[in-house]
Amino acid sequence: MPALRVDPLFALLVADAYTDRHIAALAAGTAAAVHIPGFLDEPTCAVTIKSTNRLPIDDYDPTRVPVRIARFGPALNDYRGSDGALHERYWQAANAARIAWTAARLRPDPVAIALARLGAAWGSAIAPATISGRPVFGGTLREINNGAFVHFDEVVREYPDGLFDQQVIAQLAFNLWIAAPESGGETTMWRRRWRPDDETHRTGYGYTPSTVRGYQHISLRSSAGDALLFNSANLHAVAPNPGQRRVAFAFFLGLTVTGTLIFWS
Ligand SMILES: O=C(O)CCC(=O)C(=O)O
Repeated sequence: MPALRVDPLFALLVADAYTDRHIAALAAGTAAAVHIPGFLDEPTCAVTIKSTNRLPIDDYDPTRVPVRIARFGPALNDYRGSDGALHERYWQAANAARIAWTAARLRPDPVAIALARLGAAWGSAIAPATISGRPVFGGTLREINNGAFVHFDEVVREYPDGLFDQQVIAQLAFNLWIAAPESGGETTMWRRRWRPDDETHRTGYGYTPSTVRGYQHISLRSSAGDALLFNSANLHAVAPNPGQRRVAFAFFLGLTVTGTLIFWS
């Protein structure tokens, strides 16, 4: 049998802190993911999970996300109108989320901590993406207990006419867990990007498992406090976790043509 050919660069990097090299490698496709165990310490996770009770938790649109994922904060890809443009309702939801976030007074603020550390690693502050000068919301809280379909996230495909004032050339997904299960709930990332013929295997917001069968992949289960950064153009999925909660703050980072990083959800 011929040896299975693998890309040695599609590797999971485990580090103490993010660096500019990690971000560049993920954007270039020369690393699969960067995992930082203990990005937040246990006391911070314990305080934060309690404080999240003060946030209004909602579901995704069930016609788009049929397997329930609870979340706080609007995601841009949930507000694409039938004309392909961002629905005006998004701005009300973004405003309401900002007000609720301020009112919930999360101290420490895990999203602010993550943005500050990633910005320090990159060498410049990370600003929210803007649309006609209006900043979008970034920093959703998601509870994924029943898994997530194989899917990819690429704002430049979701909004091909362009959405942001900034031009994005690579998109990374950042997740920071504040509660995590001891079994199940693995994140899997495949060395495989979307192809047009994948549309024949579409199921809801994602694709059937056959789309990625046989492709090189990495899989890991994160613990509370861990952070994970990966290129969200690679197909990825989440395994269900019976029993315990799996709660994470999440946002996307975009590397722009001017070399700055922006964020959104
Ligand atoms: O929860 C995870 O492990 C990954 C979530 C996800 O699909 C994403 O960040 O795009």
